[in-house]
Amino acid sequence: MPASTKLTAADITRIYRSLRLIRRTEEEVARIYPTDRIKSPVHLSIGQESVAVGVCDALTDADVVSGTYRGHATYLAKGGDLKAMMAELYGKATGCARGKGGSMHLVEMSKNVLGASAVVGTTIPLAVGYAMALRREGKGRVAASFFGDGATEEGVFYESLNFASLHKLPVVFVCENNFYAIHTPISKRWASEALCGRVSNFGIPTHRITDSDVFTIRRIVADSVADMREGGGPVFLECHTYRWREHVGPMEDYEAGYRDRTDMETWRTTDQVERVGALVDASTRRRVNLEIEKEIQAAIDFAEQSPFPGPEELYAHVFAGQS
Ligand SMILES: Cc1ncc(C[n+]2csc(CCOP(=O)(O)OP(=O)(O)O)c2C)c(N)n1
Ligand SMILES: [Mg+2]
Repeated sequence: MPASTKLTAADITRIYRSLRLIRRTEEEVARIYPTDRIKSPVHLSIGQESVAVGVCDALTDADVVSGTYRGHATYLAKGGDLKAMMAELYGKATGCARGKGGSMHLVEMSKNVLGASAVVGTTIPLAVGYAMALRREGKGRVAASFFGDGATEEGVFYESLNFASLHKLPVVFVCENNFYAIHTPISKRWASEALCGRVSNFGIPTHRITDSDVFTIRRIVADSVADMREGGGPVFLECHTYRWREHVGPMEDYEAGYRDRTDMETWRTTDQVERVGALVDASTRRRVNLEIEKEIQAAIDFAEQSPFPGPEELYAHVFAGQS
């Protein structure tokens, strides 16, 4: 995927396909979840897809991404295999982490998707370390680090910003600001909402995207990584977005009392899956939608038919170098 700023119809179709694949995959995950065939907790990013898609579409296959436990979108937007993801959710041996990690620990090194973690903030320094290795490698590759607004409260976030700026490392920091850490809103957590101001104190250029527009996100990342590939340092994006479902699990939670359905309804009016879909001509859109449904069904069948890992797997992959 070349990171050109002038988009063709094929580019827009590719971006729509990615957005729609993530949306429909997670809707199917939510549908299957109550049957207990999916063996791990799921943190859905329905409503938040445009951040992962906008960023990843501006990267090449050789660039690296580091996501979180809310990581289906990052994994799929970077080209992770859907069958291996679905099998991982089912805890099957054919999963991308051989059924040992589940939804929160997706990994696909052939697509440069680093392993994710359930511990908030921990993958930020890993991405920075990777960016350091990439700079030393000298091939112009970059790393993108995705994390939530809650993760910016961890000390390691600031240590990572400082280190990346000091050493001018090629890392795109991407804060998916959905305004909540579980059920706690930013107003009860942050003394000041000037997140970009805090980050720019480290000498890092910042961008605040308040409407989730996939093309804006893509353009900013494309411009930033072009500079990084020539030796430029980090950039920070604060992407406002909204989680439509509950923090963890398949349901909505607007009756829980910590937020209001009207907020989601406002975000729904700028839903990027629909908006970008409307830019694709109707027959192409129908074809893409059909292909996606087939792809998802094939992934579900694959997951259901795959075996669980055998007991010998318990001791495999415990230490580096084990197969
Ligand atoms: C170090 C650590 N502290 C607390 C938790 C419990 N926890 C899990 S998710 C979460 C909220 C994180 O919110 P945010 O970073 O905004 O991401 P979001 O879930 O909104 O995508 C918390 C506090 C954890 N997993 N790790
Ligand atoms: Mg959040």
